[in-house]
Amino acid sequence: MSKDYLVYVDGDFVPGSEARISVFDHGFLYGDGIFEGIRVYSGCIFRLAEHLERLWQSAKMLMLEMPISIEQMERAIVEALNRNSLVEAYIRVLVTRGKGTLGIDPRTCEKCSVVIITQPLKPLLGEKAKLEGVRTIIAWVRRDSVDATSHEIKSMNYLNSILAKIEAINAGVTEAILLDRNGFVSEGSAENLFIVKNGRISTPPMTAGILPGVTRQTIIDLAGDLGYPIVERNITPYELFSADEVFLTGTAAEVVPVREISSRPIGSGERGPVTARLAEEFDRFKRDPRNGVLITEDIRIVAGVDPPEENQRTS
Ligand code: PXG
Repeated sequence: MSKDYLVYVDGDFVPGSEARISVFDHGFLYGDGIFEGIRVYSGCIFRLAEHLERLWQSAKMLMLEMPISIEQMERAIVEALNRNSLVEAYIRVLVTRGKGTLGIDPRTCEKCSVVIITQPLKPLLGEKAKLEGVRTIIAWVRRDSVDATSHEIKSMNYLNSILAKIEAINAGVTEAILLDRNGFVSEGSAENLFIVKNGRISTPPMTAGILPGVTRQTIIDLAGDLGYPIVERNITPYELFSADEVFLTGTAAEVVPVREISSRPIGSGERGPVTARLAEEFDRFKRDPRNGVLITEDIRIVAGVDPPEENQRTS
């Protein structure tokens, strides 16, 4: 049996097996809530500030009143990791609308609930996938548009992605790629997407209903630093099939090559050179303590760095 890690629920730390949220919570009743998936590498919470910024933006869109401040959230996350002695981990932060009545009116919910789950990481698509690539399909279901339950909001409503994932599973492949309502490429069920053609990198824009991925932004920045031309623009399915390389990015997936889309091999069918270079650079970047928040003073000393001012814990 796996270890019963402590989970933070509204200020208390309880064993995961005993952590409880009410069945009257609108997060459960209606998917009325938001979340973040964050990773910890060598005791450093990768891009924590960016994840919390996105969480607060999601809350603003849904008019959820955050019951704790960003600083309190940061301290609770660090404490959860320390209590569970985790230095390589996956963090799931959830904020639900809270307990209310049967009926969608959010005014019946008194107070938002906050849950923080921390666990050792199991790679989302597998370690092998990062080297050999994954087989995918283009799903029949379209990404929700920006004026609907857009994935710009990282909400608890993941049915759009789940329908696509079910389709991928039934087709015997690992992942589904969704198109937007105009037929342009959007993203994977839980990853952003990039294509490479003749050394030029492109990725769908926010208008394609994508989640503004933290890994996506990191890859855009790294590609720029490495001197690759990179643009955010609409991509057609034809461009996807005829790309030299296609890869997916996400917190849990990291950088994963796509070797097949709807039965068509992509490029050579193996991880391409640009994908390999970016994956290598990402692996270096994610372990650099300057790119996150260190969880203990000890680790800060071991790492021999002074993190930038804004990343220091206020304890
Ligand atoms: N698009 C969607 C729709 C996502 O849900 C990403 C892109 C990648 O974003 P980041 O910020 O992680 O680079 C996501 C990621 C997981 C997990 O376990 C991640 C997501 C959803 C469910 C599980 O990593 N979102």
